[in-house]
Amino acid sequence: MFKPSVLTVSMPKTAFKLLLLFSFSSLTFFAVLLLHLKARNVPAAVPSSLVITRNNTSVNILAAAVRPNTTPTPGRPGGALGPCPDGPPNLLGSLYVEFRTNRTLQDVRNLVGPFLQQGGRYRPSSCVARQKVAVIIPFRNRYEHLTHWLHYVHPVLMRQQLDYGVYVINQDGDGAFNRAKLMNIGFVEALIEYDYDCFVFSDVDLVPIDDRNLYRCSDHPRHLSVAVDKFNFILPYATIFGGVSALSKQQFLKVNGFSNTFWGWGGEDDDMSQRISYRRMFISRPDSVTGRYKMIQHERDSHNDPNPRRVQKLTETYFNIIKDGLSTLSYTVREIRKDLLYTLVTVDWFWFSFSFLKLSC
Ligand code: UDH
Ligand code: NGS
Repeated sequence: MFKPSVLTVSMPKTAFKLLLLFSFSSLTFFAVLLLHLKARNVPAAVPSSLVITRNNTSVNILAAAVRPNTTPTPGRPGGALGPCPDGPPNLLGSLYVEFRTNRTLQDVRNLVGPFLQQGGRYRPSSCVARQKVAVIIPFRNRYEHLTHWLHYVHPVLMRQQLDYGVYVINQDGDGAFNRAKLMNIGFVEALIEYDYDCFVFSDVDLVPIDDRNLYRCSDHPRHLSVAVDKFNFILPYATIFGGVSALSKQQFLKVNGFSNTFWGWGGEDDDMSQRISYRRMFISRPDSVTGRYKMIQHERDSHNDPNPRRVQKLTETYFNIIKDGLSTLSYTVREIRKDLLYTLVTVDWFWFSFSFLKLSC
């Protein structure tokens, strides 16, 4: 008699507890899912003007791009200037490049600093540059490489008579490195600062050894690092788009930027290469003499192991162009620091979007 009565009383209690637990976890799950989707700013389609979450503030990047330039014009005498010649007159051709030195950032500041404005900005003083170029470097913990890059590349860009700025986009923390997302952020942050019309995305360890390789944009997206010493100066495969590449603002918007979902090493540049071809554009390149590069040798960085899903992800590019890219970019700017040689933008992103995406990518 006693036993059954215990059972009849205790069974509903357990069931009730289970029901409560289930409801609570469902609610939590949906709340987290909602927050996650909000953080990723999931769109229905690529909008005609892109709104990006930045420091919890929405920024319309197309509007930002037409904001008047508040940066003072470097060394520009009064009076109207003519356009710079199509072929810059002071190029040297093949260059000598050496990384085995004790070069410091201060050495580089002393050498090229007098010609620059804060933030690594430059404009020719004798003519109006043909393009306004933002050079974007995805970055974490590679100051030695950055010193060499700045030492060699600033003088090249000056001789090429560009109106340019150097943006080092620094991933904060020690999560999995995301090169492509950093480049998307560089695009947005540079446009917020100035009305750039061309974007050159460059690894920090790649230095051109011929200054006729113009850091400019052309009718089609351009792959600049075609002949790298580590590949014996041979293009490793026809569709490669990694290393150093240039896209105009319109070209970059047309492909919705890079994917944000390639965590760790590999594949993000191939994904961009596919976006370009799916949007009916081609990859243009300099010839294999002009397009020569020297790479600073290094070991693999920590937290940048090859992404095991990279090959599978490349089969999904076509379906992801609209739903993964500039239109879903979400990040927080931790600091913007102006060095004489470059603008350092330190960024991170929400831990929950990070872990969710890692699970799905
Ligand atoms: N990058 C950083 N910090 C990192 C990882 C990558 O700044 O921790 C940036 C940097 O601009 C770099 C670029 O992302 O040039 C590409 O990363 P990577 O240089 O690691 O890629 P790469 O393909 O080399 O050049 C892969 C590792 C090769 C190891 C060879 C060991 N002998
Ligand atoms: C391919 C990678 C690219 C990379 C290229 C060159 O295999 O992301 O090698 O890499 N694609 C995939 O893994 C799918 S390199 O030798 O320069 O490190 O850019």
